[in-house]
Amino acid sequence: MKKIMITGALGQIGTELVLKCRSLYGNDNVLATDIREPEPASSLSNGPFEILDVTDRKHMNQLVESFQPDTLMHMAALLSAKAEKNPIFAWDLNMGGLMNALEVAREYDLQFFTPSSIGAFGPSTPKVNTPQVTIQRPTSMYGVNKVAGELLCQYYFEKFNVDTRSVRFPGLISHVKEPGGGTTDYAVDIYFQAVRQGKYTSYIAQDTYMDMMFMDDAIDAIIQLMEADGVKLINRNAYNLSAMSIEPEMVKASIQEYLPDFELSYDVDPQRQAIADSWPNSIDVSCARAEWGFDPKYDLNKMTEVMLEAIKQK
Ligand code: AKB
Repeated sequence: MKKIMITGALGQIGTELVLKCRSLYGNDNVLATDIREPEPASSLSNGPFEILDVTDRKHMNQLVESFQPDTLMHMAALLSAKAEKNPIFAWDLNMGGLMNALEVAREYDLQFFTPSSIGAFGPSTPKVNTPQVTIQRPTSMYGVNKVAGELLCQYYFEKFNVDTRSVRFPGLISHVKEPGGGTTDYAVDIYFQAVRQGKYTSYIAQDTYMDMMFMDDAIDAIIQLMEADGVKLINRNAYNLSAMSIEPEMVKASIQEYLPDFELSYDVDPQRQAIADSWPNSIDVSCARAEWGFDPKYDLNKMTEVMLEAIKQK
């Protein structure tokens, strides 16, 4: 039985990860932590919760001492667009939080997960079918954090034998929790606005391809990777993951299958567009498939159907 502590539990991934882990390992075996309190009627109230600022190492230690987890999933981080607006704060939070989490994992011998991102690639990376091992010279602060984070995790594995595992997530699409501060967020907003307003203005330009994945597949991938046989994990920090390479017009066409009057217009945000342009169009996920059986279930149309239905129900 796993006992898991999760940081950033109120974030886009954290919210659904906590619920999935609780359903698999028992509510009391998953400690959710975040820098702020959950809403009073939050879905996370079915298990333990503690306030934690991940830059506070002493408090992180205290929580591990008292909860005694065997696994730490470190999700707290600033996303790409927000990080670009406040790069020094992003460095302090993303790298300071990660160092604290890795040190705690080393000290208490915890299995460790933290997500990397397609943001770890840059303009000099091959853009199509980006290989698992390739040039990583990102031009955003978020990307710099992600590359440094991948290297740090690998260092802790090789030097201190910490069982670190990670994936390079693409844009993640969910109807449960809206993201905040990412470059790929348009692909979530478009569904909410399609249902609420019947139209959407995209800050990402037409023909900008980026990798995406439905949240259910992302959560399943984390669980599958953490339960995989460590001996087989050659590229453990971090695996390329994706389920689709899409651009705004493709999402529009998919939404129009269900909402024929849906309209899409553009008002491009230069800062987020520049980040998107520096990322791959599509990445190669063959190592994740071969080494631990990554197998996403949702393509664009299946995801659109579920997204629109779930948002209508809200
Ligand atoms: C972002 O857009 O910053 C994230 C990511 C791809 O890491 N969704």
